[in-house]
Amino acid sequence: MSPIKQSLRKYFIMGSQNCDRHPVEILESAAQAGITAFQFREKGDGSLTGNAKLELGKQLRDICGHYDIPFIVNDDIDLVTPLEADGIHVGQDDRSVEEVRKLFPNKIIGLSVSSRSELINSPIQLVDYIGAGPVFTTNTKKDAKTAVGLEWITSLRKQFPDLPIVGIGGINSDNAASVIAAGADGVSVISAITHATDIRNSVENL
Ligand code: 3NM
Repeated sequence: MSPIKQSLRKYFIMGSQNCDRHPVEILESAAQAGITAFQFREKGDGSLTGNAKLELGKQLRDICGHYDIPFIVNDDIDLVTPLEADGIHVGQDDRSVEEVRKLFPNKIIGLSVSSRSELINSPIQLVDYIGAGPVFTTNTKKDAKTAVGLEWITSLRKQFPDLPIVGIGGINSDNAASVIAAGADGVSVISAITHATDIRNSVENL
């Protein structure tokens, strides 16, 4: 299996706005428990900005380095170089993939794709993986689109047999297996880990 596909298996996404404990503590537990990639997504109500964002990013980056886990930043290209990120994840309304690829020819680039029309307008050949969702209903992202269901994963897999695909949105220990069975290489989660009473148990069961 390709290294990217392996990294997508248990892909944890988080920013301080998602945490009711210190993010460092949460990421440390998740890394120990076996997450395979991390995305720093400091975004939305209550998120840090400026230097505080950068400083938290450095702490989280160091944890990923220690555990040899790819560190991806969400959307904010200004963080890629100072945080020595392994990659960047963009949404449909963020910077264009073409622009990001030009700036960072050798970084991992992920793109969110949640519908056929988005797919048609996406330069899939320039990305390393796609995030497909929201698979299930989620309360974590305020402006999340309507849930697309497992069918979206199935249909993407059919069209792109080799493309690294990670499911996102409302995924937890109870439904992760169904996302993989539908054809995803892995699952990305926020609240299944940040709100877990037992992070080890939650990660192990994804
Ligand atoms: N992106 P949870 S859904 C960050 O559909 C994000 O692109 C989504 O949080 C998308 O695992 C989402 O707690 C939130 O449901 C995922």
